[in-house]
Amino acid sequence: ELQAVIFDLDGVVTDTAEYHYLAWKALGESIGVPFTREFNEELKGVSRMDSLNKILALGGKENSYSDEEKLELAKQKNDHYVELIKQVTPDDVLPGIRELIADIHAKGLKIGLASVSKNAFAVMDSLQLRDSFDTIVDAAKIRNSKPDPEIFLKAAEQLGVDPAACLGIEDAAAGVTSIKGAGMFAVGVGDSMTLAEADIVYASTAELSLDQLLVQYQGTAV
Ligand code: G16
Ligand code: MG
Repeated sequence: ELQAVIFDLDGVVTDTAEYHYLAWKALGESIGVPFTREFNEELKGVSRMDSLNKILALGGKENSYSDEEKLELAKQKNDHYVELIKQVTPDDVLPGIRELIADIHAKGLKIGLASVSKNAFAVMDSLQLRDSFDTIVDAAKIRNSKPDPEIFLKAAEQLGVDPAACLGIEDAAAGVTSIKGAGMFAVGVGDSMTLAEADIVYASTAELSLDQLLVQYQGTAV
């Protein structure tokens, strides 16, 4: 029996994935490492320093900066991102998400947030969604970024629910890997090729319906 639904933030609850992309793209260009949206898929759900390291590796620059300089580059990206998310308002919750949250509450299920973003609490406040969640994992207390299962396991633990009774929703390949590694049912939102590891993929959040998700989840339960 399903007991909890655990959401990713960026790209599922709201479209801050686009702001992460814009901020990393600007940083990449400033150091001579331009990249495509396709490459950006590899940064989704990945922590700030891991993302920077992937960009440096793409440009063959993994040994070009000291640790201190890398921290400065990461800070530049984050300062830009923090500037961009100042425009987030409650109107920026993605289509279908408020209805889904309301249905989850109505069914008496628990609801959690598993974002590796250190800006997650600020974004949730801007969306005025913080009180709608039973738990939000603090990214500062997570050792391993997605694709490691740690963050989804932590969300289940904070909710006091068995991971097998949880359903996770993600827009990133690394996030889907994290959900599956945690032993949960994985719902992908986005491209079905990119998110092939998910148990089911929807093209957009507007297509998410709790009744349908329950049917899908029960279909795999033994
Ligand atoms: C998010 C984004 C990633 C970002 C990471 C860290 O993860 O998807 O692109 O690099 O958070 O964010 P910050 O630099 O704000 O700490 P999630 O888990 O919400 O998809
Ligand atoms: Mg995401």
